Amino acid sequence: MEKERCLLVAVQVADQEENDMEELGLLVETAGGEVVSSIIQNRQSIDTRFYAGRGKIEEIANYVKELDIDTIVFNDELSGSQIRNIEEIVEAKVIDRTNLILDIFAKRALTKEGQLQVELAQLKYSLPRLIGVNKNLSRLGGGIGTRGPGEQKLETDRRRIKERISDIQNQLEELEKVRETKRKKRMKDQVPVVSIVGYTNAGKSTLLNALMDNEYKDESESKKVFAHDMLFATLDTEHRRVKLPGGRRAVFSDTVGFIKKLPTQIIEAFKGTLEEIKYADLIIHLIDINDENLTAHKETTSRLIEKITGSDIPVLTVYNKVDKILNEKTSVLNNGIIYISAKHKYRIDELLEAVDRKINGPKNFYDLIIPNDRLKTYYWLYENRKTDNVKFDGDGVSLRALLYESEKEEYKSYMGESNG
Ligand SMILES: Nc1nc2c(ncn2[C@@H]2O[C@H](COP(=O)(O)OP(=O)(O)OP(=O)(O)O)[C@@H](O)[C@H]2O)c(=O)[nH]1
Ligand SMILES: [Mg+2]
Repeated sequence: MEKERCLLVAVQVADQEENDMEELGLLVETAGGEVVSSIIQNRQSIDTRFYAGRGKIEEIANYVKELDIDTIVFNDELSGSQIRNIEEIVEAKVIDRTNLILDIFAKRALTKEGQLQVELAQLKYSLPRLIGVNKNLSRLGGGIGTRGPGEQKLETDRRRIKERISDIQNQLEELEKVRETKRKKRMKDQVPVVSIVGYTNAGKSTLLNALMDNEYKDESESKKVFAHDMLFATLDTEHRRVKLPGGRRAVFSDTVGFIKKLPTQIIEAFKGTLEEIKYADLIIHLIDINDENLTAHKETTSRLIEKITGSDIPVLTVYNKVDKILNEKTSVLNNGIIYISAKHKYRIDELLEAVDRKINGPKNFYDLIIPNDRLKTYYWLYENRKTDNVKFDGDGVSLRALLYESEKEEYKSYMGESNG
């Protein structure tokens, strides 16, 4: 099938964040379109009727003919009347940023819950835009025969959409209960949750997979999640259990990526998925160190984390894809910040060590002597903590064990004088 030929259009308002046309282009490509050209229009403010101003839209109408454009993609959310006004002038389909992101989400949603969430967002996007169709109808025909039926149909459409919205909301509530049950189970098991959060394409899923390789070695394939060089590869939340260096476990979760101007319809519809991070004990904010817009993307992510969690949860900032810059900037790597390469599994152990420390506090080696009637304790330590210097003699076993300081008390009776 031929790709849709797309023209990208943005309005740059002086005191607002710079439009990232490259990112918009990536979104278009992810949605299956081809970027033919892109236009940025500087303005004092957004034009309420034509977004970019009537003159500019007329100019664009000429480009559309010249370049044989199928679709114009605007880098903001447009109102129904803006879309209608623009479509009156240009001979091309008009799509806005929200529409585009919703389209990608619709393609990428794999689970029942993901699909319902996307549909909900799409319906909420379309509901206020139905008015446009109606006015359009009366503009075309007007008078007898068009107006009445048009409005009636619009009413039925609206009613149907509202019914479907509440139907979906009910289904999502049910799924939310399932999610809550799982969450409660994790809390009961007292396994802390570490949420990997970041801008789309930062490498979150790749990191989760790297952790699986660490944990399961040969049988890790079955535990892998989908990671790919595309925006919004992941739309669902996945949880995986991982052993931390000190022996305690944590559940790592990977979730939907963030992006600038993430449509509010998406934030609302994906509330359940996004709010999972509210229950995390620690958030890993993963950043692509090669990202040309690192600062802006970092801010976008931080803002969304704060919006969702209320900034109660500790955040560990981690820079990924360090393999790409390793040669030039190696000296940067010793300043206490965590740099990893999820793809090349570089410094994953350091990351896990930092996570362990954040969640469980410091650890120390202790010399223990465990009598024969408590060998169960030894076996437990052997399985669950780092142990060495193990020596059995007639009375029991002596060993060195790496314990969390917080659990030191439990082993006090096995410690000699030498342990601090
Ligand atoms: N060079 C390099 N590439 C990486 C690294 N980590 C991830 N990538 C690549 O970056 C791309 C995106 O990785 P994902 O793991 O899918 O990113 P994500 O953050 O899960 O993205 P979304 O799910 O789309 O939000 C893939 O092509 C990965 O192979 C890394 O450490 N080094
Ligand atoms: Mg992902």
